[in-house]
Amino acid sequence: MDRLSAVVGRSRPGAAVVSSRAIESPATDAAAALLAALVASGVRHFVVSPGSRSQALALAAAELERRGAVRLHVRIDERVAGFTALGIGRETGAPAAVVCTSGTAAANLLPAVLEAHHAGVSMLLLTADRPSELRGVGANQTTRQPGMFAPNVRFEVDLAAPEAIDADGGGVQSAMLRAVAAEAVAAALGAGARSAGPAHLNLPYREPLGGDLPPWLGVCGVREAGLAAEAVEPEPRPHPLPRGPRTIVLAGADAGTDAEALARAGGWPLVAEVVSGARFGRNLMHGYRALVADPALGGRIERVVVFGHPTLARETAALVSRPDVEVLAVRGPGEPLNLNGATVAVDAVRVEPGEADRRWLGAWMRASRAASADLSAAAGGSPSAAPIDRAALVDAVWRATRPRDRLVFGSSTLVRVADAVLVGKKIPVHANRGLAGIDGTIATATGVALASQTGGRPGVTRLLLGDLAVLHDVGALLLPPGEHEPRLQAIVGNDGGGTIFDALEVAKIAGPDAMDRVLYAPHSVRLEHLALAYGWEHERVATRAALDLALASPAGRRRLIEVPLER
Ligand SMILES: Cc1ncc(C[n+]2csc(CCOP(=O)(O)OP(=O)(O)O)c2C)c(N)n1
Ligand SMILES: [Mg+2]
Repeated sequence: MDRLSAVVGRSRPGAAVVSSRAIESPATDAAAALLAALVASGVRHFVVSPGSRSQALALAAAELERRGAVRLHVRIDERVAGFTALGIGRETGAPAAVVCTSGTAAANLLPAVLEAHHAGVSMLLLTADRPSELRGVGANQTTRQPGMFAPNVRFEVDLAAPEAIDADGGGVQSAMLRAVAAEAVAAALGAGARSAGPAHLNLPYREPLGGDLPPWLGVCGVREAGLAAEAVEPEPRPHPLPRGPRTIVLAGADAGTDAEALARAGGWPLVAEVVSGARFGRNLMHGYRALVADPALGGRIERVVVFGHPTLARETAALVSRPDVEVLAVRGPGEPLNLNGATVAVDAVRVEPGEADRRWLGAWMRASRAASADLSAAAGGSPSAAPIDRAALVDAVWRATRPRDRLVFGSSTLVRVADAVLVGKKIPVHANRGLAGIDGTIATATGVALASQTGGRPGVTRLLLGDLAVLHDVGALLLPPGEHEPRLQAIVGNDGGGTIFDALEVAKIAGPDAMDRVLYAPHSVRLEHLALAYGWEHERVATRAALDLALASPAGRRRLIEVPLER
């Protein structure tokens, strides 16, 4: 028992903690101190992928979950882990920490990091690494990790490999790790930057890579605390908006409810993308693309107040690119909008007192009412035994979703159809529109579902996506046994490939064979086999009645609802 050491802790005065640890490891003590500090800074979710170099972090996370301090999610594929953390960050507004080993494992986080950066979602990356003397000399599984996410992170640090055993969690190293953890969480939440985003902690460890967990884990490190950056940001000074100019409020992705409130306060038309979280209220414009393109309405706009990141309509992109239109972009998450080169970024806005321009709003309202009559006819007009088209599909999903549920849109034809046809409804929506990738969609929705249902909260998460997006993220169907089960319905519009390109310019210039091969990219995958192989329930529905029934099915399990669609 020569390796046995008795450690006397001093964490609580008068209450000496005596522990016997058969195997001591500086890596374990440092990992434990770091994770405890992250928990103290408000981190509640860890997403771990297995690996040897990262074992100390993974085992500390498992212990913290055993003690009820955090939720742990294990994912084999780091790309899936990254997007799962992104979904949790989207839903909670607090960073989830991803833990992975060195090498390509870390590189697999890049897609989620990019999306988090562009969409302004907080996230922590804990990448284990070799110590500096083993880098650049051909050591196994070793690459240049420091700086590998550099342009896209709010904070990064490459720590020194830990050297010391920490007797009581109060050592110099633990104190340093607490400071780093607090700084990383604050940065991920947006302190000192324009918005939230990813923060990267590169963590080299020497052998022994793991030992017995320190007895002080959970005694001195984990305490209830709010988010580190909560009090950091000063209240923004609202930019005054005179009533005068003919104005619309434009709500892009992740705009949130402020956009609707401003439209109401100003008496201005609200153009709200379906992924904005602001598609509701009496000022909402239906069929907005035609209205914005109409010279008598859109053509007379003098000022646009933009919330969030508009990406779904070329008409609104054209509008905010016009140099003759005053564009004010209310700072939110993500890259600042400036398509016309003269957009003014403001922290917040308020309407100056005065008379609303009733004639301006009235003209838009009349056009919107006419458009909405057409939309209801298009979406709800077919009998319940009729086959499902895209408008009917998005309508059914929208109708089935209640405020306690979550709706996640993938990037495909379907989100565009939804944007075109759906009427107002105040429900929580998510979509990865930072970079509008078709990657990581299932993992993101899984993260949203897991985060939204913690604490026994009810509701189901519905993910509406295309077949290629499913095939891109098949790895995310995998949930190791015993993992927290998301209440998740993935509703797949299966049209045999990527139909989004059929409506783009490329369809006019490409020959049919090439178009099919390199853009549509057909597949003949049997989705039910995939679903069943990964332990999902599967249902294929062909009529509106069957779809409504499937969407209303009790939400206990992961369920893939396949809706065959014409190309
Ligand atoms: C990671 C990534 N690769 C490629 C693209 C380009 N892309 C956009 S939509 C799409 C096809 C989507 O097909 P599907 O999911 O079946 O949706 P559909 O349009 O058929 O409804 C592709 C390849 C992308 N956005 N992201
Ligand atoms: Mg498709």
